[in-house]
Amino acid sequence: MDFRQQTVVLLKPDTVKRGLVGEIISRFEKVGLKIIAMKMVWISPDLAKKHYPISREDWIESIGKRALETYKEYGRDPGEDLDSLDPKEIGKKMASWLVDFLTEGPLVAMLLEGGNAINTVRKMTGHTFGDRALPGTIRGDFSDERGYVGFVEKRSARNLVHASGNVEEAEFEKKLWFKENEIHQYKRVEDSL
Ligand code: IDP
Ligand code: MG
Repeated sequence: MDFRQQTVVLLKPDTVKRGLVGEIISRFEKVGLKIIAMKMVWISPDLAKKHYPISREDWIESIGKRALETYKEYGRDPGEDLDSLDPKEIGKKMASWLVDFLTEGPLVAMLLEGGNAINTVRKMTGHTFGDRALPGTIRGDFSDERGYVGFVEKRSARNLVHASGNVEEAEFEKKLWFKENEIHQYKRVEDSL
């Protein structure tokens, strides 16, 4: 079913530093997504910690588990790069790297609206790691970063964009990032057809 949705997109600090802001926004505009809010902000660690629910132990453990799976997929021994193989310990480290990443420079936060917007944006964004993301996706076209490289260099995977993963995430992130008076309703040309 096709229904209108709103979704939060962050052009992370690596996008800004690489001069890809215009290129990426342009892709969303051309596909028909309506920009209903947009701002450049250099956020505090506090906001970054709210964006990624790092106080939730189940979430910490799940990203740690996923990291171990990533190592399996790449056929690389996690013991080479990680001090501990406990998913919770790994997750804690990843969480602190995520906060460092989101606060290392200004980012651009957008609220996009359109039919099935959440899925459309996830499709356009591609797999978490650049080398696994298909050509034609943002991460696939502008990054070839491998999933474990972040662990070698003690940082998050630099993957250019964040996009809300589902309706609940989108609702939560919309409230976290935007005040009501920063969100604009207007007609794009195709709205009046
Ligand atoms: P997503 O951004 O594709 O939705 P999530 O699982 O929500 O991926 O992870 C949030 C962010 O954490 C990713 O965008 C990436 O920056 C970082 N990240 C996730 N998994 C790994 C990993 O295994 N290694 C390094 N960084 C990771
Ligand atoms: Mg996610």
